[in-house]
Amino acid sequence: MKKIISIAAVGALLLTLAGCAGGSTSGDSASGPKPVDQLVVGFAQVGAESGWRTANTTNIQDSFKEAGIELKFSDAQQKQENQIKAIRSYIQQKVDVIAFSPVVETGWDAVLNEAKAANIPVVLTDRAVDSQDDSLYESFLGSDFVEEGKKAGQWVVDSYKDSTTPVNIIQLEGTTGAAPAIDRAEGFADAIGSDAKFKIVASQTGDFTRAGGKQVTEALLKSNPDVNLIYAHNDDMALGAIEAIEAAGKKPGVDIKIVSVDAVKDGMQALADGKINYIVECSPLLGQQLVDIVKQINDGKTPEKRIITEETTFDQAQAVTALPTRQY
Ligand code: GYE
Repeated sequence: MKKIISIAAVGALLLTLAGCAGGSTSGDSASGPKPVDQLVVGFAQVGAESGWRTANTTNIQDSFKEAGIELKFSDAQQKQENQIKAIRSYIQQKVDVIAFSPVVETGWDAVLNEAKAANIPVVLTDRAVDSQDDSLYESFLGSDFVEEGKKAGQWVVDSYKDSTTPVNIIQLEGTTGAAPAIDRAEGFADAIGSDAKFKIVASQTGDFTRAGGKQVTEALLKSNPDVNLIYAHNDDMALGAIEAIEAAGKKPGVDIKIVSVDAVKDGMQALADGKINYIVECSPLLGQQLVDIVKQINDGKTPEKRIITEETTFDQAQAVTALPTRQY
Protein backbone atom coordinates (compact mmCIF):
# COMPACT_ATOMS: atom_id res chain seq x y z
CA MET A 1 0.00 0.00 0.00
CA LYS A 2 2.81 2.38 1.05
CA LYS A 3 4.58 1.62 -2.23
CA ILE A 4 1.49 2.48 -4.27
CA ILE A 5 1.09 5.81 -2.45
CA SER A 6 4.71 6.81 -3.02
CA ILE A 7 4.54 5.90 -6.72
CA ALA A 8 1.42 8.05 -7.02
CA ALA A 9 3.19 10.92 -5.21
CA VAL A 10 6.21 10.76 -7.55
CA GLY A 11 3.85 10.67 -10.53
CA ALA A 12 2.03 13.76 -9.31
CA LEU A 13 5.32 15.56 -8.75
CA LEU A 14 6.50 14.72 -12.27
CA LEU A 15 3.24 16.01 -13.71
CA THR A 16 3.65 19.29 -11.83
CA LEU A 17 7.23 19.71 -13.05
CA ALA A 18 6.25 18.97 -16.65
CA GLY A 19 3.48 21.55 -16.32
CA CYS A 20 5.95 24.19 -15.17
CA ALA A 21 8.47 23.47 -17.92
CA GLY A 22 5.83 23.63 -20.61
CA GLY A 23 4.41 26.84 -19.15
CA SER A 24 4.95 30.34 -20.38
CA THR A 25 8.17 30.19 -22.43
CA SER A 26 8.40 33.11 -24.88
CA GLY A 27 7.52 32.26 -28.42
CA ASP A 28 5.41 29.33 -27.27
CA SER A 29 2.94 29.10 -30.14
CA ALA A 30 0.44 27.13 -28.04
CA SER A 31 -0.19 30.29 -26.02
CA GLY A 32 -1.20 32.23 -29.18
CA PRO A 33 -0.37 35.82 -30.11
CA LYS A 34 0.19 38.33 -27.29
CA PRO A 35 -1.50 41.71 -27.43
CA VAL A 36 1.00 43.97 -29.24
CA ASP A 37 1.30 46.33 -26.28
CA GLN A 38 2.55 43.45 -24.13
CA LEU A 39 5.40 42.52 -26.47
CA VAL A 40 8.98 43.19 -25.40
CA VAL A 41 11.83 43.27 -27.94
CA GLY A 42 15.52 43.39 -27.06
CA PHE A 43 17.70 45.19 -29.61
CA ALA A 44 21.49 44.88 -29.48
CA GLN A 45 22.94 47.69 -31.59
CA VAL A 46 26.52 47.82 -32.94
CA GLY A 47 27.41 51.22 -31.48
CA ALA A 48 27.23 54.88 -32.49
CA GLU A 49 30.18 54.88 -34.88
CA SER A 50 28.63 56.78 -37.79
CA GLY A 51 25.85 59.06 -38.99
CA TRP A 52 24.26 55.98 -40.53
CA ARG A 53 24.21 54.19 -37.19
CA THR A 54 22.70 57.16 -35.35
CA ALA A 55 19.95 57.43 -37.97
CA ASN A 56 19.34 53.67 -37.73
CA THR A 57 19.03 53.77 -33.92
CA THR A 58 16.64 56.75 -33.97
CA ASN A 59 14.49 55.18 -36.68
CA ILE A 60 14.23 51.83 -34.86
CA GLN A 61 13.42 53.46 -31.51
CA ASP A 62 10.79 55.75 -33.11
CA SER A 63 9.16 52.89 -35.03
CA PHE A 64 8.73 50.73 -31.92
CA LYS A 65 7.42 53.67 -29.91
CA GLU A 66 4.86 54.37 -32.60
CA ALA A 67 3.84 50.69 -32.71
CA GLY A 68 3.39 50.67 -28.93
CA ILE A 69 5.95 47.87 -28.48
CA GLU A 70 8.49 48.05 -25.68
CA LEU A 71 12.08 48.12 -26.97
CA LYS A 72 15.02 47.36 -24.73
CA PHE A 73 18.11 48.92 -26.29
CA SER A 74 21.83 48.34 -25.81
CA ASP A 75 24.87 49.88 -27.50
CA ALA A 76 27.83 47.47 -27.87
CA GLN A 77 30.39 50.17 -28.66
CA GLN A 78 31.58 48.15 -31.66
CA LYS A 79 32.63 45.19 -29.45
CA GLN A 80 31.32 41.68 -30.07
CA GLU A 81 31.71 40.65 -26.42
CA ASN A 82 29.40 43.50 -25.34
CA GLN A 83 26.82 42.43 -27.89
CA ILE A 84 26.96 38.82 -26.72
CA LYS A 85 26.44 40.01 -23.12
CA ALA A 86 23.44 42.09 -24.20
CA ILE A 87 21.87 39.13 -26.03
CA ARG A 88 22.42 36.88 -22.98
CA SER A 89 20.73 39.44 -20.77
CA TYR A 90 17.74 39.61 -23.16
CA ILE A 91 17.52 35.80 -22.97
CA GLN A 92 17.50 35.99 -19.16
CA GLN A 93 14.81 38.66 -19.23
CA LYS A 94 12.73 36.37 -21.48
CA VAL A 95 11.99 39.05 -24.08
CA ASP A 96 9.63 37.99 -26.89
CA VAL A 97 12.04 38.68 -29.77
CA ILE A 98 15.75 39.55 -29.94
CA ALA A 99 16.95 41.72 -32.82
CA PHE A 100 20.56 42.61 -33.42
CA SER A 101 22.98 44.00 -35.95
CA PRO A 102 26.09 41.82 -35.62
CA VAL A 103 29.28 43.88 -35.32
CA VAL A 104 31.28 41.14 -37.07
CA GLU A 105 30.15 38.12 -39.12
CA THR A 106 31.60 35.16 -37.23
CA GLY A 107 31.38 33.78 -33.69
CA TRP A 108 27.63 33.87 -33.03
CA ASP A 109 26.59 30.21 -33.00
CA ALA A 110 26.94 29.66 -29.24
CA VAL A 111 24.82 32.59 -28.11
CA LEU A 112 22.26 32.10 -30.89
CA ASN A 113 21.90 28.46 -29.82
CA GLU A 114 21.21 29.71 -26.29
CA ALA A 115 18.41 31.91 -27.65
CA LYS A 116 17.05 29.00 -29.64
CA ALA A 117 17.11 26.73 -26.57
CA ALA A 118 15.16 29.42 -24.68
CA ASN A 119 12.63 29.55 -27.55
CA ILE A 120 13.31 33.22 -28.28
CA PRO A 121 13.23 34.09 -31.99
CA VAL A 122 16.12 36.19 -33.33
CA VAL A 123 16.00 38.70 -36.19
CA LEU A 124 19.15 40.04 -37.87
CA THR A 125 18.97 43.67 -38.89
CA ASP A 126 21.40 45.42 -41.22
CA ARG A 127 24.34 42.97 -41.00
CA ALA A 128 24.58 39.22 -41.57
CA VAL A 129 26.16 36.44 -39.51
CA ASP A 130 28.40 33.83 -41.07
CA SER A 131 26.91 30.55 -39.79
CA GLN A 132 26.20 27.16 -41.33
CA ASP A 133 22.94 26.97 -39.39
CA ASP A 134 20.29 29.33 -40.72
CA SER A 135 17.74 28.00 -38.24
CA LEU A 136 19.45 30.26 -35.67
CA TYR A 137 17.53 33.31 -36.92
CA GLU A 138 14.07 33.94 -38.34
CA SER A 139 14.86 36.67 -40.84
CA PHE A 140 17.67 38.92 -42.07
CA LEU A 141 16.61 42.45 -42.96
CA GLY A 142 19.13 44.78 -44.63
CA SER A 143 21.04 45.89 -47.70
CA ASP A 144 22.93 43.89 -50.29
CA PHE A 145 26.44 45.13 -49.53
CA VAL A 146 28.12 43.29 -52.43
CA GLU A 147 25.75 45.11 -54.78
CA GLU A 148 26.65 48.44 -53.13
CA GLY A 149 30.36 47.77 -53.70
CA LYS A 150 29.64 46.88 -57.32
CA LYS A 151 27.75 50.13 -57.87
CA ALA A 152 30.69 52.11 -56.46
CA GLY A 153 33.10 50.19 -58.67
CA GLN A 154 30.91 50.60 -61.74
CA TRP A 155 30.94 54.37 -61.26
CA VAL A 156 34.76 54.26 -61.15
CA VAL A 157 34.88 52.16 -64.33
CA ASP A 158 32.51 54.58 -66.12
CA SER A 159 34.26 57.75 -64.91
CA TYR A 160 37.68 56.61 -66.09
CA LYS A 161 36.61 54.82 -69.26
CA ASP A 162 38.64 57.15 -71.50
CA SER A 163 41.71 57.15 -69.29
CA THR A 164 44.73 55.20 -70.50
CA THR A 165 46.94 55.90 -67.47
CA PRO A 166 46.80 53.92 -64.20
CA VAL A 167 44.15 54.88 -61.64
CA ASN A 168 45.64 54.58 -58.14
CA ILE A 169 43.03 53.85 -55.50
CA ILE A 170 43.07 53.96 -51.71
CA GLN A 171 40.36 51.89 -50.05
CA LEU A 172 39.14 52.88 -46.58
CA GLU A 173 37.65 49.69 -45.18
CA GLY A 174 34.90 49.42 -42.60
CA THR A 175 35.25 47.48 -39.35
CA THR A 176 37.42 44.41 -39.88
CA GLY A 177 35.28 41.27 -40.09
CA ALA A 178 31.99 43.19 -40.49
CA ALA A 179 29.68 42.08 -43.31
CA PRO A 180 29.56 45.53 -44.99
CA ALA A 181 33.38 45.79 -44.97
CA ILE A 182 33.86 42.32 -46.43
CA ASP A 183 31.09 42.61 -49.02
CA ARG A 184 31.72 46.19 -50.15
CA ALA A 185 35.38 45.31 -50.78
CA GLU A 186 34.33 42.22 -52.73
CA GLY A 187 31.75 43.99 -54.92
CA PHE A 188 34.10 46.85 -55.71
CA ALA A 189 37.03 44.55 -56.58
CA ASP A 190 34.70 42.59 -58.81
CA ALA A 191 33.55 45.68 -60.73
CA ILE A 192 37.02 47.17 -61.33
CA GLY A 193 38.75 43.80 -61.75
CA SER A 194 38.44 43.44 -65.50
CA ASP A 195 40.69 46.44 -66.24
CA ALA A 196 44.32 46.31 -65.04
CA LYS A 197 44.64 50.12 -65.03
CA PHE A 198 42.68 50.19 -61.75
CA LYS A 199 45.08 49.56 -58.88
CA ILE A 200 44.17 49.45 -55.19
CA VAL A 201 47.52 50.76 -53.93
CA ALA A 202 46.52 50.67 -50.24
CA SER A 203 43.59 49.32 -48.26
CA GLN A 204 43.16 49.82 -44.52
CA THR A 205 40.40 49.91 -41.95
CA GLY A 206 39.11 53.22 -40.61
CA ASP A 207 36.52 51.35 -38.51
CA PHE A 208 33.58 53.20 -40.13
CA THR A 209 34.45 56.37 -38.16
CA ARG A 210 35.33 59.91 -39.24
CA ALA A 211 38.43 59.97 -37.00
CA GLY A 212 39.53 56.61 -38.41
CA GLY A 213 39.08 57.78 -42.01
CA LYS A 214 41.08 60.93 -41.33
CA GLN A 215 43.94 59.18 -39.57
CA VAL A 216 44.32 56.41 -42.15
CA THR A 217 44.13 58.84 -45.08
CA GLU A 218 46.74 61.13 -43.52
CA ALA A 219 49.20 58.25 -43.27
CA LEU A 220 48.37 56.72 -46.66
CA LEU A 221 48.67 60.01 -48.56
CA LYS A 222 52.26 60.24 -47.35
CA SER A 223 53.15 56.78 -48.65
CA ASN A 224 51.02 57.13 -51.83
CA PRO A 225 51.32 60.75 -53.02
CA ASP A 226 50.15 59.81 -56.53
CA VAL A 227 46.71 58.57 -55.49
CA ASN A 228 43.81 59.47 -57.82
CA LEU A 229 40.79 58.16 -55.96
CA ILE A 230 39.57 57.13 -52.53
CA TYR A 231 36.88 54.48 -52.12
CA ALA A 232 35.44 54.75 -48.60
CA HIS A 233 33.15 52.02 -47.26
CA ASN A 234 31.03 54.74 -45.62
CA ASP A 235 30.44 58.51 -45.71
CA ASP A 236 31.95 59.16 -42.29
CA MET A 237 35.34 57.81 -43.37
CA ALA A 238 35.03 59.84 -46.60
CA LEU A 239 34.39 62.96 -44.49
CA GLY A 240 37.51 62.20 -42.45
CA ALA A 241 39.45 61.69 -45.69
CA ILE A 242 38.30 65.13 -46.92
CA GLU A 243 39.87 66.74 -43.85
CA ALA A 244 43.14 64.85 -44.42
CA ILE A 245 43.25 65.76 -48.13
CA GLU A 246 42.64 69.45 -47.39
CA ALA A 247 45.30 69.39 -44.66
CA ALA A 248 47.73 68.01 -47.27
CA GLY A 249 46.99 71.04 -49.48
CA LYS A 250 44.92 69.19 -52.09
CA LYS A 251 41.33 69.56 -53.28
CA PRO A 252 39.00 66.67 -52.41
CA GLY A 253 36.67 65.79 -55.30
CA VAL A 254 39.09 67.36 -57.80
CA ASP A 255 42.75 66.42 -57.14
CA ILE A 256 41.62 63.25 -55.42
CA LYS A 257 38.17 61.92 -56.27
CA ILE A 258 36.05 60.23 -53.61
CA VAL A 259 33.31 57.61 -53.84
CA SER A 260 31.55 56.34 -50.73
CA VAL A 261 28.52 54.44 -49.41
CA ASP A 262 25.55 55.50 -47.16
CA ALA A 263 24.19 58.88 -48.38
CA VAL A 264 23.69 60.34 -44.88
CA LYS A 265 23.09 64.10 -44.69
CA ASP A 266 26.71 65.17 -44.06
CA GLY A 267 27.88 62.94 -46.89
CA MET A 268 25.23 64.30 -49.24
CA GLN A 269 26.22 67.86 -48.29
CA ALA A 270 29.87 67.14 -49.16
CA LEU A 271 28.69 65.58 -52.43
CA ALA A 272 26.58 68.66 -53.23
CA ASP A 273 29.61 70.83 -52.35
CA GLY A 274 31.76 68.93 -54.87
CA LYS A 275 34.07 67.34 -52.26
CA ILE A 276 32.73 63.82 -52.81
CA ASN A 277 32.06 62.62 -56.38
CA TYR A 278 29.55 59.80 -55.98
CA ILE A 279 27.61 58.07 -53.19
CA VAL A 280 25.88 54.70 -53.18
CA GLU A 281 22.86 54.81 -50.90
CA CYS A 282 22.48 52.42 -47.95
CA SER A 283 19.24 53.02 -46.09
CA PRO A 284 19.27 52.94 -42.28
CA LEU A 285 15.47 53.22 -42.11
CA LEU A 286 14.80 49.61 -41.07
CA GLY A 287 12.50 50.28 -38.10
CA GLN A 288 9.06 49.83 -39.66
CA GLN A 289 10.06 46.59 -41.41
CA LEU A 290 11.50 45.26 -38.14
CA VAL A 291 8.22 46.06 -36.35
CA ASP A 292 6.34 44.17 -39.10
CA ILE A 293 8.59 41.12 -38.70
CA VAL A 294 8.09 41.13 -34.91
CA LYS A 295 4.30 41.24 -35.40
CA GLN A 296 4.43 38.39 -37.91
CA ILE A 297 6.41 36.25 -35.49
CA ASN A 298 3.95 37.07 -32.71
CA ASP A 299 1.09 36.01 -34.99
CA GLY A 300 2.78 32.67 -35.57
CA LYS A 301 3.58 33.51 -39.20
CA THR A 302 6.92 32.84 -40.89
CA PRO A 303 8.59 36.07 -42.01
CA GLU A 304 10.59 36.10 -45.23
CA LYS A 305 14.08 34.77 -44.53
CA ARG A 306 15.87 37.56 -46.43
CA ILE A 307 14.47 41.06 -46.93
CA ILE A 308 16.66 43.32 -49.06
CA THR A 309 16.50 47.11 -48.67
CA GLU A 310 15.84 49.16 -51.78
CA GLU A 311 18.42 51.82 -52.51
CA THR A 312 19.72 54.16 -55.17
CA THR A 313 22.87 56.16 -56.06
CA PHE A 314 23.65 59.90 -56.17
CA ASP A 315 25.97 62.03 -58.25
CA GLN A 316 26.68 65.66 -57.33
CA ALA A 317 23.70 67.18 -59.18
CA GLN A 318 21.32 64.57 -57.74
CA ALA A 319 22.60 65.34 -54.24
CA VAL A 320 21.71 69.02 -54.65
CA THR A 321 18.14 68.04 -55.60
CA ALA A 322 17.74 65.35 -52.92
CA LEU A 323 19.25 67.21 -49.93
CA PRO A 324 16.30 69.40 -48.87
CA THR A 325 13.99 66.42 -48.33
CA ARG A 326 16.56 63.94 -47.09
CA GLN A 327 15.29 62.15 -43.96
CA TYR A 328 18.68 61.22 -42.47
O1 GYE B 1 27.31 51.68 -43.88
C1 GYE B 1 28.20 52.35 -41.78
C2 GYE B 1 27.92 51.86 -40.40
O2 GYE B 1 26.24 48.23 -41.28
C3 GYE B 1 25.35 49.25 -43.19
O3 GYE B 1 27.66 50.48 -40.58
C4 GYE B 1 25.99 49.44 -41.86
C5 GYE B 1 27.25 50.26 -41.90
C6 GYE B 1 27.12 51.63 -42.50
O4 GYE B 1 28.83 52.18 -39.48
O5 GYE B 1 28.14 53.73 -41.85
